[in-house]
This record gives sequence, C-alpha cells and structure tokens, in this order.
Amino acid sequence: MSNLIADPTANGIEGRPASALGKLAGTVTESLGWGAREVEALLDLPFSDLMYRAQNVHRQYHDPNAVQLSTLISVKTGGCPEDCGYCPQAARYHTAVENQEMLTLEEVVAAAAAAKAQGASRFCMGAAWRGPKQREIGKMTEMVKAVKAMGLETCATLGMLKPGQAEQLRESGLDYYNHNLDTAPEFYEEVITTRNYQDRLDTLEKVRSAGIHVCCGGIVGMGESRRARAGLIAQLASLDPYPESVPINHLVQVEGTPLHGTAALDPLEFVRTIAAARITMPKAMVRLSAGRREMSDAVQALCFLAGANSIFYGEKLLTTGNPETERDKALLNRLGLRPA
Ligand code: SAM
Ligand code: DTB
Ligand code: SF4
Repeated sequence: MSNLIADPTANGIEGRPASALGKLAGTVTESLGWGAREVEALLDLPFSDLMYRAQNVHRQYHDPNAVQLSTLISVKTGGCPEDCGYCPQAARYHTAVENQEMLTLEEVVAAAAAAKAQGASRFCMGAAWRGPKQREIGKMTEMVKAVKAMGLETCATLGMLKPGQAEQLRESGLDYYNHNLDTAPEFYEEVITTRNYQDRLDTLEKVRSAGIHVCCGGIVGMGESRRARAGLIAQLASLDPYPESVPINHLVQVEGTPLHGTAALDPLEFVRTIAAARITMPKAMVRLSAGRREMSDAVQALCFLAGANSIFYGEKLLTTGNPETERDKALLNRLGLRPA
C-alpha cells in the first residue's frame, strides 16, 4: 500500500495516507481516513521504521519534550452493574475493591488541590456507573465547577449519558469527557455484553455535540490480536473529528476479573500501538494510561518516543496503583521531559 511504505517522506507529508492529502486544509482534527487494514500494515512495519514515522509526526505537531499530567480520582467506587471483563469495579466479579458511595464536594476539592500542588494540570473524576442519574449529575456539576475554579482543566468519566446530561456538564465547565471504545468492534463482545459499541458511539456523539472535548481510547493486552489492535486504532482515527485525547491503557490484571490470567502481551506491541495512535491521530494528545506501574522505565521511554505525550500522574488510578509521584518525577527528569 503506497501510504505504508517505510519512508515517511514518500507521500510528501509524513504520516498521512495518500488518500487523505486532499483533506489537509480542513478542521483541526479532521479524520484522515485510516482503515483497519492500513493500521495493521503500520503495526507490521519494522519497529525502527514505525518509530521513525511516529517521531516525524510527533515532532511536526507537538513539543517532543513536554508531557501533560492528569490526576484521577474515583468519586464513586465499585458496585457497577456492567460486566466489563477487565474491570475490578463490576459488582458481579469478586475482587478486593471495596464499594464507596459518592465522595463529598469537600473531599474532591481537597484531592484536586493536592493534585495541583503536585503539578497536575487536569483533574479527572471517574464513577463506577452504567451512567449517571439526574441527582448524580447535579452533584457532579458542583464538583466540576469547584475544580474548574481552582484553575485546573476538568475531565469526567461517568459512563453512558442521557440526552441533556452532556449539556449540563458543559455548562458547569467540563473540558473533557472520557468514554472509551475499549477495543475493536469484532473483539468487543468477548469483553463486554451489557452495552454495545453503538451505545458508546452514541455517548461520544452527545459529548461532541455539547461542545465538550472528547477523550476516547482503549485497552491493549486483553488477549486481542494485532488485527484487533489495528481495528481499535482505526475506529478511533475515523471518528470525525478524531478525539482530542486518546488514552491507551495496558490491561491491569486484577484478581477476580474474567481477564485475570490473560497471557502477557509483548511490551513492544504496546509501544507499536502507541505509535499507530500517534501517526493516525497527529494532533491528539496520546495518553500512556493504565499499566505504567507494571512497565519498566525503558518501555515507558519507548512509549514517549513513539509519541505518547500525556500520563496519569498520582499514586492511584481509580482503584489500582500508578507509579509513585517521586518515581515519575525522576523518570521525567532522566528523560528531560517537561510537565505541561
Ligand atoms: N464506568 C465508566 C465507564 O466505563 O465508562 C467510567 C469509568 S471506567 C473504569 C473507565 C475506563 O477505565 C474503562 O473504559 C476502561 O477503558 C478503563 N479500565 C478499567 N479497568 C481497567 C483495567 N483493569 N485495566 C486497564 N484499563 C481499565
Ligand atoms: C482511561 O482510559 N483510563 C483511566 C481513565 N480513563 C478513567 C482508568 C484506568 C483504570 C484502571 C483500573 C483501575 O484503577 O480501577
Ligand atoms: Fe462499570 Fe465502567 Fe467498570 Fe465497566 S469499566 S464495570 S462501566 S466502572
């Protein structure tokens, strides 16, 4: 395929399929027309060629030495009615997660202040819901307002949204809504059965139409094939426009979940997935998300080289661990990466 040859300058403009060249003058994050087959061919490239292409795109659109820091908090933990096979918060799996009712506004504000003091620029509030009830949206909007007033960017991940809820969140000052496609359509039903792919696309559409930035990515290492990883990236890249923020999570295997015990993925496959996200969604922030605690510093460094420019920062994700802030500060320092 002409757009997948290893020489990044062969199309005249790095990183783009020839078919998309006509769209270059369009909106900031226009869809570049990547299909699963084309992304799979990217993933099949020799590692050095793939990294070279990813670096070219990365340097064209981003400061290669800046990393955006987001801190997560779980505002409501466990007891979720959904059956996501990776998730320790699903009520039906027996994991060590203890259910926790919704945090108070004061607790959230205190956590946001601590995150800001540590250098985070975005604060992301997650809840173990299928979707929020109206009363819960009311509480969330109070939290968003308060966090926004502290000068932090705000993000929330609350599950599926009903009509009108995205607008309420937007009015309270929500900058980003995280809702992941998680995997390729053909692998999806192996992982989740209580809501379908279209449900997810519908929520993303509500978020987009309300004027909230879309944060949408997936999970790698769930036993999927390389083709399925390509399918996920192609789906994300063909959202029109593609998401402003793309979290690539490595499955954190939690005892009690159906995916616990899945064969380990070659870490270089994870790096390749990051590179494919960077090449296909050049202007997006690509976030090296869950799974960093289990990753070596060297693999993380490769992910930054592949074009990741955002991380979750702080010692906890939602229920599982993240690297200690001191370890992260030291890693960023060793790599000459500047928090942004
Ligand atoms: N309940 C809401 C939902 O599912 O949309 C929001 C919170 S949910 C925990 C947010 C995302 O976290 C999921 O879509 C999934 O991509 C990611 N996630 C959950 N458990 C994970 C795990 N064990 N490893 C990696 N990512 C995980
Ligand atoms: C995302 O894509 N990853 C984050 C965030 N969005 C909400 C969540 C990761 C959760 C990892 C498992 C846990 O800590 O419970
Ligand atoms: Fe519930 Fe979200 Fe976990 Fe799925 S990923 S079980 S919806 S908390």
